[in-house]
Formats: sequence, structure tokens, C-alpha cells
Amino acid sequence: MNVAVFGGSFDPVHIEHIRCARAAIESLRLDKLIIMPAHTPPHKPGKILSSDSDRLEMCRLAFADVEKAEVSDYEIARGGTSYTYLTCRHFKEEYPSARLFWLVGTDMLRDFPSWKEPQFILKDATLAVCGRTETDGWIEQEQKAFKEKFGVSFAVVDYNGADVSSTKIRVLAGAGVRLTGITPDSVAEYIHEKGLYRIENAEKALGLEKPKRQEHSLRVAQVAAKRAVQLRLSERKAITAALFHDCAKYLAPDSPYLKGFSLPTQWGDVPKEVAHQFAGAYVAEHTFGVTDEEILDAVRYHTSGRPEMGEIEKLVFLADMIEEERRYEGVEILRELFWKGDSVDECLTEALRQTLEFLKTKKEDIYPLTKQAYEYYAARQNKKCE
Ligand code: DGI
Ligand code: FE
Ligand code: FE
Repeated sequence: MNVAVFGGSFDPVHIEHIRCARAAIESLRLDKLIIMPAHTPPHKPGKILSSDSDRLEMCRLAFADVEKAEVSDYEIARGGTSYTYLTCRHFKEEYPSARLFWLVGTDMLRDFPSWKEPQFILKDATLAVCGRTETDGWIEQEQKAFKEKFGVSFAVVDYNGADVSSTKIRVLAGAGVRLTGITPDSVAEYIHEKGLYRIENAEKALGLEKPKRQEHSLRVAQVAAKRAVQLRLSERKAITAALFHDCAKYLAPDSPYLKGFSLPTQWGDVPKEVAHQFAGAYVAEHTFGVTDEEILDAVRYHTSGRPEMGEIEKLVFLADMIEEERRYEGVEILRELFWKGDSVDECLTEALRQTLEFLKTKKEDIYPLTKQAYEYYAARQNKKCE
């Protein structure tokens, strides 16, 4: 008998989870696939996490018509941190004569050595990797390293994943976008009905933008959200700020939304391209009721930056510059720096340097705050290097 456990936060479960599950049932010849939503997944404090019962219910809806798949509430019922080695031990006891697999995506494979007690896991189960499209030879290379480290191989499930992630769905749901095609309709309906991940007034704010700009804002939110989780910052704040960041981009100065608004004077004349950051923060606050200062500041300084930026502010500033559709010389350097290490400060310094460079070549007026921001971060960076 072959049994596999597919663990994850499933927040929410999506179409690629289901495709991966079906591929595993097929290629590992499974008699049973146990879908296991984690209670508290280790290492992700800032991440949005829906309630146990919502994640469980969404899994039940999603896997209702997948033969051989069943959803388990074992980790949720056990409570505490959902360590895989404990779950593995439990299922090894439950199915002592079965061949047990633990199913993960390729992204998880990289993290596996840092899981608690990986040796115990491998004593009870075979790791099965559901391969997303990676470069040729990548799996072989990983396999070799894995074998050297752990003395056993992992199994490979033949599957080529599309670009869907739970982060993307949380962003889209936050913005009130329909979720057709990326999660089963029953799950999309559940999310919509219960208002899961919903960010108040984000849909209305995006309604002020043109369609192309809306897509840009959604991409900025995805990038910012992903990095926020890595840096243990609030994913929800990052998404909110990103969804509101360009809401005033198309508002005329005499728009009713800007009644009572005036540009700040303390940093000198505000260039036309920069004005929408201040207007955006005003609209987010006065029309859409955003009160969180971290979020408002992230909108307010997303074009110019400033000295002493907050962490969410930095993320939105940078995500805006590097989202996947941005094309300019130097963007690749920024992308690399953005994901590197445990701070985005080096990326921020380089981004500000590039912005100033760009404005100089274009002979645009440079807003003093942009220059101050660069000088502040360049000095800090230099100090760090000394
Ligand atoms: O609103 P987005 O197009 O998504 O991006 P953004 O808000 O970062 O920037 C819009 C433009 O503003 C971009 O081409 C760079 C420019 N900009 C940034 N800082 C300054 C600036 N333009 C002037 N004139 N002066 C600045 O200091
Ligand atoms: Fe902008
Ligand atoms: Fe933008």
C-alpha cells in the first residue's frame, strides 16, 4: 500500500495543488493521499493565515472529487507548531506496512534541510518532490546533493506547474478580483462569500486606475507580499499599501477626491510625476478610510522615497520599481538585490542611485526629498561597508 501526505498551509488551496495531487496519485501509484492543512506552519509570523476551519473547509471543497484524496484535520486538531516529523511518525504508526511519502513542491525542497529533525522524517517516509518547471538538470543536481547529505534519494512526481501561488490569490482576493481558473469555483465562491483576504475599499481604490495600471498595482502587491513574508513583516500591510499606492495617478487636481488637499511645501516644489504619491495618501486616508500610518507613509513616499523609511515603505517603493513588467537598464540588478539577504537596504540605495541617474539624463527636476533619501542611504551603506 502506498500512502502520501501532502502538507501545507493551503491558504488558500488552489488549482496547482490539485494538479500536483493528481500527478502524485498517478506517478507514485498511491492508494491514499492525505491532504494535511498545517495548524501553525513554522517560520512565517507576518503571513496572513486564515482560520483553521476555513482552510480545512476549502481543502474539503477542492478535493471533493479527487478520488483517493482525503483531507485530514490531524495537525489542526493536534494544535501547536505543525512539525512534519511528528505527523510522519503518526502516520507511520497508523499505516505500519505502507510505503509512506511526504509530498512537497520544489520550493520546499530547498528548505527541507532546515526543517526540524529531517532525519526522523526520512526514517519514516520518502520525500516526494512535485517538480515545477526548472532548468534542465536541476533535479539531478538536487538529487545528488540530497543523497550526499541524507544518504537516501527523494522521489520525483512528474508534473509541470503553472504560475499560481496562494500569495497571488490572497492579493487578488484582497483586491476583490474574481478568482476563476486559479482555484476551483467552489473555493472561489467560499472566499468571496466569507470575504476572506478582503481588503476594505481596495477594489474601489483600484477602480480609480486604468486597467493597465490596476494590473501593475496587483503585481506590485504580489512582489511586496512575498518579500514581506520572507522578512517577517506584515503581509497584509504590504498588500494594502501596494493596492492603494497609485490610486491618485489619474486624478485631476480639481477632482472631488482631492477637495481639501494641498501639496507639501517643506521639500520645495513637487514635480508633476511625484505629486500622485501625496495625493494618493490623501485619498487613501480621506476617501477610503485607511488609518494605519505605516501604510499611508508607504503610499505617501512611494515615488520619491525619503530618509528613514519604514520597512513596508521600502517594500512598496522597490516592488513598484521591479515588478515583473518593468523593463529598463539596471532592473535586473535591483531584482537580484531585492531578494538577497535579510534586508532590502542595499537594493534601496541602488534603486535611489538609479532613479537620480535616470532623472539627470532625462533632465527632469529632481525633488529634493529623492536626493536626501539617496544621500541618507548611501551614507549608511558606506558606513556598513567600512
Ligand atoms: O507611478 P508609477 O509609474 O508606478 O511609478 P513611480 O510612482 O515610482 O514613479 C513615476 C515616475 O516618477 C518615474 O518615471 C520616476 C519619476 N520620479 C521619481 N522621483 C522623481 C521623479 N520625477 C521627478 N521629476 N523628480 C523626482 O524626484
Ligand atoms: Fe506611482
Ligand atoms: Fe506604481
